[in-house]
Amino acid sequence: MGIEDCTILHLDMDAFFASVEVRDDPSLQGLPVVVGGAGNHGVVAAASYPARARGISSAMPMAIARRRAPDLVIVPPRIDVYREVSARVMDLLREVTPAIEQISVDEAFLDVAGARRLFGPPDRIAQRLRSRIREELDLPSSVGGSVSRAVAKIASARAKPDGMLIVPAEQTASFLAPLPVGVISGIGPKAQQALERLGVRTVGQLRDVPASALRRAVGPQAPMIATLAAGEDRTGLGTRVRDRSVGTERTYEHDLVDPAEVRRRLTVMADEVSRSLRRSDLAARAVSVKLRAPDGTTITRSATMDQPTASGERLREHVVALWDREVPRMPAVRLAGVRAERLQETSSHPTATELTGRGTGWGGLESAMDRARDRFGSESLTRGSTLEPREG
Ligand code: DCP
Ligand code: MG
Repeated sequence: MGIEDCTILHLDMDAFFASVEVRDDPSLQGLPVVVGGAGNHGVVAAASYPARARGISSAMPMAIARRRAPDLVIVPPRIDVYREVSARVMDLLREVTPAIEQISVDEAFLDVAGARRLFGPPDRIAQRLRSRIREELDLPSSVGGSVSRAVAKIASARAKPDGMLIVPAEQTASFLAPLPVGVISGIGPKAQQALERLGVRTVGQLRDVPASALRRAVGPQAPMIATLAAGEDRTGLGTRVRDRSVGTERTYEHDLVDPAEVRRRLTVMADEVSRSLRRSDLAARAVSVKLRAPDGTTITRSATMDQPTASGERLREHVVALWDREVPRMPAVRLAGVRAERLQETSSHPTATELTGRGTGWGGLESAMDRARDRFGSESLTRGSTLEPREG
């Protein structure tokens, strides 16, 4: 027991979009910088830490952000640049171990158990990752480490900005005890209110809630949450994949009012998600679409697929079907997201070729396109009608 066993690391870039902008224009260093649309209906996508110190956070209307910081610097987003930086971050992580699971544009889990012989204990590996990202990309990142993925993620959030926090197994319960229950990813605003009514605000207090009451407050996740609160969760990478998901979401600088535009953005996100799945050797049995209106109304709809898949083609089909048939129309869309759910590992499944694509051809083709995109950038290849599926 000790730091040696904390092989699950969670790395998350700090104020990702904003940090890239500050890097590329050093005169912005130390200023309240946000990335987002400057117009009347603009929204904050990312806020630098100096901006956060003024009470500015992501998804906040730009008008409010301006009021909080009259000297606010608003930078329009450069999504292609962030995507490129994201790919380079993930490449740096893969230099340490292939056991990585990217869960959004700027964060990933790693299991460094196998990398210890080469690179030393997990805390040294975490520092190495952070300094590589600093040296190669000139960007700040934070890393959390633990014996469990849930605790590693909570730790990286506590380490921010530009920090590292490794929580040994025997210290997990005391580390979690004073934190608000909301740090646990299975506890959303509704469950938080229900727990509040029981007088429960911290993870430590959660431990004293009887199982039946906990179940009423937080639903079927109760046993998992109780184990976590007790500091006994050991869920790492590659286990219980079905409980996990891989997704991406975007807050738009201008509300999207054209349904065709929303549809197009959803298909692009479906492609991004399918690519993350393939990179982590995962396939999804379900996919969901999330949309938020300017007034905060949020709608989520999901579809189950007959076969697990990591194919962009398949995910796009289902996402478009959800948008066309299931999602009630909202006059304007401020945030859109796509998430792959009910995951399983392709490598551990007997019909891996079926899982990675449509039939055998698409899997190979899409993986080849991934590799080409990694080397030449996302614009280098688009699927043309002349490009036929072939044996991969
Ligand atoms: N993002 C977005 N809309 C959201 C959430 C995120 O456009 N609703 C974008 C902007 C963020 C990036 O994704 O920079 C990464 O999201 P994070 O949640 O990791 O937030 P940050 O990296 O900005 O900050 P932190 O330092 O808290 O990780
Ligand atoms: Mg981040």
